[in-house]
Amino acid sequence: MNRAIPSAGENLAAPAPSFDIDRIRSQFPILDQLVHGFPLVYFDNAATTQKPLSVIEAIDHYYRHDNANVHRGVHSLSERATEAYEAARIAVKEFINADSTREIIFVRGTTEAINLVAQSYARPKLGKGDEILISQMEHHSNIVPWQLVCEQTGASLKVIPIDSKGQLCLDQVESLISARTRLLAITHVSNALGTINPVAQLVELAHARSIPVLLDGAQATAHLSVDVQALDVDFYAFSAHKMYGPTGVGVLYGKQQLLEAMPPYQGGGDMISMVKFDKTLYNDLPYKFEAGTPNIAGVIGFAAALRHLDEIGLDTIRQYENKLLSYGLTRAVAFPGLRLIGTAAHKVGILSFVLDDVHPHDVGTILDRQGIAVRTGHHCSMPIMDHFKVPATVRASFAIYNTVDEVDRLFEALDRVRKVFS
Ligand code: C6P
Repeated sequence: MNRAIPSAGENLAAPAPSFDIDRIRSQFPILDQLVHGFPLVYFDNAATTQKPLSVIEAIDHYYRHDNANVHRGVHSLSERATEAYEAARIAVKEFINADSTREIIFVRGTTEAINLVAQSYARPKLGKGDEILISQMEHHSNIVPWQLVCEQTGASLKVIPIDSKGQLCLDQVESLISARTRLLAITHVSNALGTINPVAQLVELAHARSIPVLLDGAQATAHLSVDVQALDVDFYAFSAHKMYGPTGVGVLYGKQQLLEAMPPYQGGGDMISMVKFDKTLYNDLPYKFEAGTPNIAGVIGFAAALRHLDEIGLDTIRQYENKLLSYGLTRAVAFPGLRLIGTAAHKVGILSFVLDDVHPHDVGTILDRQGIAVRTGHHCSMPIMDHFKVPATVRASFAIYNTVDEVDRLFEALDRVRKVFS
């Protein structure tokens, strides 16, 4: 077993003085509770993050004062709801530095965003012999939509392998690209390993061969600052609930000229400009892709989450989470019988591991009895488990409200697991 301490890959200087962990924790009321008699340690942030008061209050305020449908009424409530909904779109545009709000499509989450691109962008373009290039570290949400579209069109999937650290085998990318590669769809950050992929380099490589790129940003946007124009990425998908926002809301960013050329994904209200039985004209972007009443409260809550992230600042968040990761890695490599799964040079705050002779589900259950929430299982990334020849891992994933003391609690609790099973 390799016992070298993996580096978090970046400068781990102390966080900015403005980072007041007690103040941050006080904004997350859910953290203040006992689970099985122990103070809750919430380390399941890659599955979904907790929500700060500002997000809870924004949703509460909307339902108490402004609840109405958007883009449909001339009455004051509908105008207020529409204004708040569209202000959220501007906030998202600024958060990822998109060129225009037309490029920001509100969807249910990353999963729906990728399915939208698979069905609306890829399906009409693909034929027998065409290829979609993905990687071995994808979440099922960035595998299955492509398998579906391959079945529908006769295209096939090609897969970039990963190495023993859980990093992409970059030297194989070029040989996997062919004249029939129609899209590169790849994760920005791996949910099961924490690996940060060199996405700028991948976009450049693909674009040099005129191949568009979709990035799955589900695990990136709460930890890294993302600039879609600087990346020059064609599509970028992410979910609000992993960024301290509500569930059921996400974003598909797409370059305007690509979105303009795509047919609607779903038909219904708001995505049309004129409907007759013999012909329907579609609405302009972004509404062409937002059929039906959207998750208005969720979108408004999402805007509050973005303000929260902005107030702390992604650079500060990155520094702080790196500190937790670095400390966690140090404890992990010193822990007897623990094998880290995913030791990439560049990682976000995710510790994925297995313990000798103890099934991850048993580890998760014993941790829960000590008030510690982690995820155990295949993390919707079964090909990664196959690669590392494990059925499942224990995953502790960090967020801005976690502390070094909580990391200590995790390893104390793991000690107990070891004793129970020894
Ligand atoms: N990963 C995890 O515990 P949705 O469910 O649509 O918001 O996000 C899907 C998704 C897509 N890509 C990546 C890289 C992800 O991590 C996820 C969600 C959660 O790891 C739930 S399975």
